[in-house]
Amino acid sequence: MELYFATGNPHKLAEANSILSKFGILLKPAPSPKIEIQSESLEEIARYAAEAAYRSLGSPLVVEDSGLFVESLKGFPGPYSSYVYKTIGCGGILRLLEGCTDRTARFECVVVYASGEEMRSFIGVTKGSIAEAPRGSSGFGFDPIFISEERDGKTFSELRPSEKSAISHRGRAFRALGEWLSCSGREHTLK
Ligand code: ITT
Repeated sequence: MELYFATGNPHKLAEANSILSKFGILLKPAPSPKIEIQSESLEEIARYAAEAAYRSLGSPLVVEDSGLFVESLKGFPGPYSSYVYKTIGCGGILRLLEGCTDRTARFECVVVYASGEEMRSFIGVTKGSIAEAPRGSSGFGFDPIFISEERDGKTFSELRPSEKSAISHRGRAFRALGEWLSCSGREHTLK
């Protein structure tokens, strides 16, 4: 089973493919870019992008929107995570949290599947906290400063890719998609 994935982020593509390969699903990069609206809802952003991508491709596809939500920053950067990472980066988040004792944070991910007949959302969340300093070398984005509450004090960047996917927001959302596609016995091929 093959589907397009409309994303400009090659790390997302690699992580999603390592998860979906266990379901016999291969994601191919979509030739058209992801159209991103501004909204406070990851699901709204992902659904709009999926509709636009389906209109342009006419083939079954997935789109994903994700973000880091920091409690004491009232959920910032949340849906603005991509821009915030490109502008102030991990260092900027650490500076915003200087002197802050509540470092609770979570990653959220919404995967939207769209075909001509239906559109479905799959949500994944992982909880943790923001480290005092970046640690580790694998992954991307905010991985060096995110400590999962499920992995004794290690940041996502200190985990192997498979360890991260086992507990990550993306792992959870794409596994839910994989299970749904497998259960519903759908067959897709690229046009
Ligand atoms: P596309 O929109 O093209 O898919 P993007 O990177 O811009 O790629 P988003 O708009 O969904 O994706 O932004 C999510 C940002 O949140 C992403 O750029 C990272 O900075 C951060 N992020 C999301 N998932 C992450 C993860 O697993 N590890 C580290 N940072 C992550």
